[in-house]
Amino acid sequence: MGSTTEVDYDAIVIGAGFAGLRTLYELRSRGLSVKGFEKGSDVGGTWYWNRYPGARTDSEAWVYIMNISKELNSEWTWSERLPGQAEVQRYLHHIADRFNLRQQFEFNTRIASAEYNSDRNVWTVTTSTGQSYTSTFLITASGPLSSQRRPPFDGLDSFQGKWYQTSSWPKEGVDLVGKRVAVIGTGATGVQVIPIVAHEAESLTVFQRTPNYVIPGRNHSISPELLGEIRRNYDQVWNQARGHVFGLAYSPADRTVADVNEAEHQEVLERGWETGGFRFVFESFDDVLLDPKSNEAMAEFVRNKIRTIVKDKKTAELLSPKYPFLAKRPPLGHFYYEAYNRPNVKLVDISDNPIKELTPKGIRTQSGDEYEFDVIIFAIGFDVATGALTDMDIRGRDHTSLSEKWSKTLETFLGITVPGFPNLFMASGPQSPFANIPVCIDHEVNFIGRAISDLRQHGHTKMEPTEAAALQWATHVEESFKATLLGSSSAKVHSWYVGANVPGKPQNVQFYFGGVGNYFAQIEKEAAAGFPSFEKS
Ligand code: NA7
Repeated sequence: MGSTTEVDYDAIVIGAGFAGLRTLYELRSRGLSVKGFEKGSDVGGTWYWNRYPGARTDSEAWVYIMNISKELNSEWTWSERLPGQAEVQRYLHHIADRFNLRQQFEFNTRIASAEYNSDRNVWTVTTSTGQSYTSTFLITASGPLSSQRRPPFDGLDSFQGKWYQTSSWPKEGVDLVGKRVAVIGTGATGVQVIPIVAHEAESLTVFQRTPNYVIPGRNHSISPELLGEIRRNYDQVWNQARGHVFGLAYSPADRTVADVNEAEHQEVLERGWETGGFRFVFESFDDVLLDPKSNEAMAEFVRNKIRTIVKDKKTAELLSPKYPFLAKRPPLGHFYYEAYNRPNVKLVDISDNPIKELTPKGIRTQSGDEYEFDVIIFAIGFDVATGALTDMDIRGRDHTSLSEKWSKTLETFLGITVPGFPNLFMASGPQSPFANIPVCIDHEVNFIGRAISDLRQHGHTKMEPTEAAALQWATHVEESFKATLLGSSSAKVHSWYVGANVPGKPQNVQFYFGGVGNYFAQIEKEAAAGFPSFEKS
């Protein structure tokens, strides 16, 4: 079995986060020799790097899992509804140790390039220190939200205080007590870090370019009774998440705005707001992404909450988004709006007065106003979906790189494979579902495993999706996005759904918004039919 050319490994996996660990487990259990490479010094991926204060999941613990063993599900004890970074890291460490995955990874090793050799049907992967390894299959598990954007401001090196990025937060040594701190960015990350920093710093100034609709997380500890119930019903919970449009174990609301009167409408939204988390979005009304009236009603409900919570009227207005609800990914907050009632917290609106540069003392905006700080925290987001892949020089059959291939149009088949790149598989790649990621990873990696097994069983050594299949998928991804209210609004608000947060990035829909259930049905159909959209030899 395996390829005819001699290789170091059957498969090389890049990344040791959820996807990398899951992939290594999958391929090893299918009898492949596998080697993993990871830039960080340990497993964890997102949870290794994003250790900023306040980092936690926005998905409930019971669907933020690696569903590979019933014993694992029943022995692991989550302590919180929305577990913090340290707890998720403990979980991933536990998995790495329990399933002996750690020793197959080379840590502190960044992959700089990967090149496919057509004559030999071999991938050669080269590290940043120049060491090369070969394999028949290459699986990237480099993460959709892992390529951090370097602060794009002139004068960064002149700033005499300390600056940090949330996505590469130091393991220790950050002291904010008594400091004048700035946070730039109010996405899901900024929203988590801001209330914590507000408690520690002498003063906190938040620079906001676009406000977000922040939903209360309503985190709580998991009681033994709740844990017992989840453990008893794990299959049901998992199946519910598999069938939910965003991979969460929620039931459909089974109602639209048209089904209720005004009083009932407010009552439903109030109930959702008290329950918190994404349940507010998905268990209130089913038409929020489809009907502008339903969407605006939810948006206005949140704006009213902001007006009620935030005492200063001007600040409340600045915090209130005017664009459609969900046009940007709504963050979950943990006393986020309440933080603006503290006397040491100030909001600076930079929507019409952008940051011009950093100065030795702090931040200067275009209008010439200068703000002085001891510490600046950048929570400015990621080059999503494609970023981690195009950061590496990955070259396929005709030496074209992924970055060149995607310079105009983003094209994958099912978000997992790319024409022109034989035996390359992406776990959680571009154009895969926008959803609770671990649920998606589980099924995508299973698909990858089945594809490789099928190939080998038929005596073939390489597979590559057809251009026609990829084009059809890209069209379907675009159409699914445009069928929602997101299609008309996301680009206007710098949304990373379409890559609009990175200046110069070609604007394409970065994720599949057609729903997790639909997605799984399509990958299942492809696998069950023997992978007919691939050329194999
Ligand atoms: P996001 O959601 O991309 O948020 C980044 C924030 O930084 C957002 O508020 C941006 O404003 C702001 N930003 C970016 N560039 C600038 C500049 N140049 N000046 C001022 N402000 C800027 O990233 P997150 O890390 O918060 O969240 C990413 C996902 O990771 C999250 O949803 C989870 O799934 C995990 P903008 O909105 O673009 O105007």
